[in-house]
Amino acid sequence: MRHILLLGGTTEASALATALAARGERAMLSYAGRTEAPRVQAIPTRVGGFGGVEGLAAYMIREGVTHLVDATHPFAARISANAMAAATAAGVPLLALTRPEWVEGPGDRWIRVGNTGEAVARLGFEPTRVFLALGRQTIGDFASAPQHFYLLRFVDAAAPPALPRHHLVVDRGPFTLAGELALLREHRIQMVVAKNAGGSGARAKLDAARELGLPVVMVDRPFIPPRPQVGSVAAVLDWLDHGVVRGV
Ligand code: 3Y8
Ligand code: NAP
Repeated sequence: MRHILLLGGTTEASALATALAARGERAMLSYAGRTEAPRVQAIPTRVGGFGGVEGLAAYMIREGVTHLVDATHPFAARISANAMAAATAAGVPLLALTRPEWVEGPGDRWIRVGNTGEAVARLGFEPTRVFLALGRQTIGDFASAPQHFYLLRFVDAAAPPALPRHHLVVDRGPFTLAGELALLREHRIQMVVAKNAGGSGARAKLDAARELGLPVVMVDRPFIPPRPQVGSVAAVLDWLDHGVVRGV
């Protein structure tokens, strides 16, 4: 019987987990443990790092994993690199389940940057009111620009960040257009900073920014080396059943 290891942490990973459970597949969804109460899944889950490439390869051999699906977030570049190396080392076939980047559309006012460090520079010097929709891990980059007001949104309550003027919202997605419009208006936001995550779970803030005519500093995805990848749960199931990769 095959045994699928699913590296999770995205809406797509959760949808795949539900589909695998419905088929009675033997599968395990893996979380890093970044949040206090990760979503309950339809398949068993494990929480915590593996201990690098070697740890992940050893885990797959020990557990008899037959298929590795990387459905992690496009900014989770390290686990994706580790997954490729560990799959090769352990002789386990790998497939990535990804989602297309968001693209700028009519009415959008995007300022594309390569990383959060560049994003800080694009905020300008004049104090402005910024929705920093990047989560918690990269907030430190903005300590060098304390003159701005930052609206922050974390999944879990955390110690106040070293940003003198901020308001912290504790909420997890997926988010709605109505909710994002209300949030931007309530805090008189003048600019949004976002990662090009893609998918539906976090895109409402972009639609709200467009509707309000706000500029969006959009952080491009980190480079992830080429690997077999698909863009839907159905294509992952095809791969499991027929070894076919119907690319993105
Ligand atoms: C721990 C698992 C599901 C998956 C839901 C998706 C949608 C909601 C939108 C904003 C942007 C952000 C953040 C975000 C979204 C989905 C998806 C997505 C962005 C959970 C989850 C885990 C994490 C980790 C967390 C990061 C943070 C990033 C918040 C669960 C809820 C900003 C990314 O406090 C921390 O350390 C948080 C860390 C990595 C980025 C950061 O740098 O802070 N996600 N998010 C996963 C693990 O432990 O392995 O708790 O249920 C998953 C989801 N977050 O099944 O419904 O598919 O993308 N997650 C970004 O895109 O910019 C919020 O606020 O507008
Ligand atoms: P990362 O920087 O790519 O990975 C750093 C280390 O965290 C990895 O080397 C691994 O530790 C561990 N790790 C990461 N994802 C894991 C997983 N699913 N299962 C087990 N260990 C994992 O990771 P990240 O960007 O912090 O993302 C962590 C998690 O949050 C992932 O599940 C990702 O899908 C989710 N997420 C991230 C973002 C984001 O913006 N980065 C957004 C939404 C969701 P070891 O080396 O010890 O194995």
